[in-house]
Amino acid sequence: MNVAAFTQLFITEQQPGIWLITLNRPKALNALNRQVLEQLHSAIVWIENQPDARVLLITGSGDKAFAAGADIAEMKDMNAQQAREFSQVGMTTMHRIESSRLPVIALVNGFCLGGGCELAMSCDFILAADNAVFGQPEVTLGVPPGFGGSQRLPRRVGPGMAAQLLLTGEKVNAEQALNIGLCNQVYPAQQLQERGIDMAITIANNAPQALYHCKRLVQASADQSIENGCRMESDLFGLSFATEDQTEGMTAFTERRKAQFTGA
Ligand code: DAK
Repeated sequence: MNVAAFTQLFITEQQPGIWLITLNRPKALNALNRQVLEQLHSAIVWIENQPDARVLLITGSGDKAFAAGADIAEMKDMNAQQAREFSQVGMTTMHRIESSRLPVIALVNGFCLGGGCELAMSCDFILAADNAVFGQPEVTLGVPPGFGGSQRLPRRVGPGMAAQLLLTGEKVNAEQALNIGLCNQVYPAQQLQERGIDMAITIANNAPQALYHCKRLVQASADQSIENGCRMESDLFGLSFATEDQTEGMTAFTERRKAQFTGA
């Protein structure tokens, strides 16, 4: 697929290896319709296929929204079968982000509601602008979340706070989101992208395979015993000693120079 084929997204390489996907439906507050979800999926695969790709950032176009949810206009008249299929399209895209070989950071610039919040939570972590507004207001529309929010929100903020947000449908601002651990940092809106790129550069300087192991280990920690998680850590730690980057990282330390990682 050619980059030009992505009509609902912008894809740009901001710095060597640092890719940004910008959802591009600003008039609909970047609401997630089927086409956006499918293009997002393809865009992630496309970026992963760029051999030098190191970190992926996702944000929304315009200054009002990251994404104000799944597209209500598109969903309104669906029957149960169509709704289930639509949910599966969203679930597949969210899972594809979560399982990406790349670290993925959500840059939340404004409304981040419903499917938008589910998208942000499928990223490794969330950086927010000070105008960000988070929430899972699906119950106010007569439905539960459909793109994994009921499962990812408790893992982020704990079951009690997740239940409060899911059952009330109430929104929280950036500061509150920071306090409950939904986002990691809050920046002035004008600085969000720059600060996100800075953090992406810091990450990109580290060894790609070690990053991927960390990502998998953190995700696995939510679903298994500490014994199994630690066993997995031991295995991946051992595996990393078969990489050139481990030799380079430790040699560079002893030679008092900066390591040059290649991913090998
Ligand atoms: N879908 C479609 N269009 C949306 C939208 C959305 N989620 N959110 C906003 N828009 C559109 C508005 O319709 C409006 O379009 P025009 O009328 O100009 O054509 C434009 O974006 C600007 O919105 P507003 O005029 O409303 O802007 P305001 O600043 O006044 O308000 C707002 C901003 C974010 C507070 C408001 O737009 C709002 O409340 N939006 C809806 C937020 C929301 O409820 N989000 C959750 C959506 S539900 C499932 C699958 C998926 C899901 C659930 C189940 N299954 C298959 C089981 C997921 C559900 C959701 O995500």
